[in-house]
Amino acid sequence: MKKTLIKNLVMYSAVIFASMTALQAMAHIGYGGRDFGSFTGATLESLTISNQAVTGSHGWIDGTDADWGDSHRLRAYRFHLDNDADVSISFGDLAYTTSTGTSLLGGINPGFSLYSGLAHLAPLGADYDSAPGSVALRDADSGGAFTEGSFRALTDWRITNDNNDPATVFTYVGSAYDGSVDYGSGVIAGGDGIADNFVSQSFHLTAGDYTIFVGGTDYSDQVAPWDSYGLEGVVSVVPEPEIYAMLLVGLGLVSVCANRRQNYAYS
Ligand SMILES: [Ca+2]
Ligand SMILES: [Ca+2]
Ligand SMILES: [Ca+2]
Repeated sequence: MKKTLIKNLVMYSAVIFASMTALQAMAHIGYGGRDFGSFTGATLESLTISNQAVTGSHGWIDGTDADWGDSHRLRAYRFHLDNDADVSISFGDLAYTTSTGTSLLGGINPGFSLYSGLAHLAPLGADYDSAPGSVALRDADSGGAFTEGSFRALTDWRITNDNNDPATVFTYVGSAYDGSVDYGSGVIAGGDGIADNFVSQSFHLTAGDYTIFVGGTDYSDQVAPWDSYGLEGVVSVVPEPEIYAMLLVGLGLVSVCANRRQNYAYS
């Protein structure tokens, strides 16, 4: 009952569209145009980011296997929570043409993983998989076994930059993906079972900074050249029940006061 109410409130809550941001060239881990911003966690809040794209349709699923994946095949998004809250994260496909005339395909089956923590931010150098420090971290964490990159879709991972600054640690919170995938080692956990180019998952989160890595789930798409696929992402935040109850009580008091003023005006 309560969950249905909250879901409906999220559905009916206002959606603010993020400003359109020019597509960036393939780069190391950064959040340009992909910052959902700061949520108070005290009111219903929702933000949509469109006009983003990922190269290739295999980035997320390639990070679920034994040799990990290349973070360049995913896109990183960030958000901040001022208070604990329930957070709903959704990604869908989006076909469009960029301002420079590049055609982005729809049709990707998106998968995403949520981590607490942020990559190194400017003025520090950007994190990337083949930085010597990142390779050393991978060798340490894999016990010397071969890895394709640093990205791990289903657990914590570490990476750094050319200055070898203390490692960025992405602490795994959870993940979800569109459809159901089995590339030979059993069905990968977290699929929504319906391959309709859309995936959504809710998480109860504590205050802090979060990174979402988003990529495709087509395990057969690992040989270049790759197409570019448009993405649309939504983060919706629902206050904790006690905070929301306080908010409703507050609104009720405002309403009572307004009614009293109105009654006095008519008496
Ligand atoms: Ca691979
Ligand atoms: Ca892999
Ligand atoms: Ca789906």
